[in-house]
Amino acid sequence: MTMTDVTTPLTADERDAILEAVREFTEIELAPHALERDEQHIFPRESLGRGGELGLGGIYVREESGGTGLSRTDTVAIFEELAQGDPAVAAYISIHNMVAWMIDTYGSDEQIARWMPDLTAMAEFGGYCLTEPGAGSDAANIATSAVRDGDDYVLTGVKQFISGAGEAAVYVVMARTGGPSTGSGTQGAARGPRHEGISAILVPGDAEGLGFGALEKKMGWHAQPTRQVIFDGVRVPASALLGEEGRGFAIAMSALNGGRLNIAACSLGGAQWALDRAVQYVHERVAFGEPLAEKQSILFQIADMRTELQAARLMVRDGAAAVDAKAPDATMRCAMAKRFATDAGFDIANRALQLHGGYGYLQDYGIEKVVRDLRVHQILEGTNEIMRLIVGREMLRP
Ligand code: FAD
Ligand code: 2MC
Repeated sequence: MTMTDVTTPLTADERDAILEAVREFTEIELAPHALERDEQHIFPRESLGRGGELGLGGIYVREESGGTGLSRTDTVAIFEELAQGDPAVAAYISIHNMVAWMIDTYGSDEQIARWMPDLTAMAEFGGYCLTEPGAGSDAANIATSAVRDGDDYVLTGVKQFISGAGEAAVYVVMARTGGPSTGSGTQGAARGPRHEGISAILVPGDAEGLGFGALEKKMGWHAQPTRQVIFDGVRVPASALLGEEGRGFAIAMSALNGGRLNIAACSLGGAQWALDRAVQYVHERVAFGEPLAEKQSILFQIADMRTELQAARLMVRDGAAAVDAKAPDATMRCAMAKRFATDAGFDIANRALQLHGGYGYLQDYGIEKVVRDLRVHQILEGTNEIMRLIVGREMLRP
């Protein structure tokens, strides 16, 4: 590793200026519309486009590819800000960034020239297709195939739970170009060559044979669509291969390190917003002759929420610093941060709801939406059980 491999975080002044611009974007484009987008399931293409003008389409994509070229340390601070306005939209921006980063990092000059201008501008969107009906946590078990036929690959299979499906212009699809798709993975003993047969392939959203399932009806994340992506003999040229054949699993996993941090940062933002509402509410709400804030048990709760949020924030910063420094234990530190911050974020938002009493359960207050949105962060981008698996395996490695 040379020093030029390391992206240097911004100075405090530069960072303050960027975060101020992101805060303004959040206050204008996200927060005022969050409840309506949630209720009516609106994917905000226009607001996202304005985010693209601000540089949010390729936050940690290199500047020479049209990105903003920021460090992961600065990136997580940005996602925390965005999520204060709407965790569901912020989380989609994270997935979009993950796709943009993959194309920038592993793509050919031709792929970069074709996709990056529209992706970084968020004039077009990206989708990340790893999960399948039969392969979620055990991601190396995917069965979607990409069979070489002359100068093309032909893709067949189904991807499950794909964020942005139907809206995206390009999907990074992890598909099997070789190797078996059966057998158990993880925990050391039974790890085989399954992942070596997986490749990453770029599939345009308008490819012939590409289809989408119905919109999933979800508990939260209503402002972004989730659908199956169905490949029925989708033919793409061999030049659509991203990186080397057989390296798709490692490519997918390397992108998830950053994705997990960003999702964790979205949990921080949602939790901070809910905590701020709770602090305000306990001052206003009178019970038994005094504001709730006067009761020591309430004061202790607020103190614990703030303390746990700060601990989670430090964990996320640590994971980001590890990725910035290309530290050998970066994957483990990202997994620890994702597990800790998404659990803490959900718990803090849920406690903020409780402090609002019955009003917390009403849509108008916005707290129940944040609780619903943050719940899924404990499940996706690797469940929190899989985060424990990653950490435990690393700790017990012989
Ligand atoms: P399973 O893997 O079947 O897990 C079921 C339960 O078993 C979980 O509690 C899990 O933690 C536990 N478990 C599994 N293995 C172990 C083990 N070894 N030890 C202990 N416990 C274990 N995927 C994409 O590729 N792209 C997307 O854009 C995307 N977006 C999503 C959006 C939403 C709203 C949702 C809900 C999911 C999305 N996903 C996406 C999929 C997501 O990553 C998976 O749901 C997740 O990885 C878990 O897989 P699964 O649902 O198949 O659960
Ligand atoms: N970064 C870089 N490389 C990684 C990596 C990481 N984080 N994790 C694994 N790899 C490499 C690893 O080094 C190995 O490469 P090589 O062949 O060069 O040695 C290869 O990938 C295989 O790794 P494992 O042997 O650890 O694979 P295994 O099958 O045992 O399981 C596990 C790995 C469980 C960690 C993985 O399957 C996993 O992360 N599962 C969760 C799936 C997931 O996170 N899905 C999220 C979908 S996206 C989403 O939800 C969205 C909302 C977008």
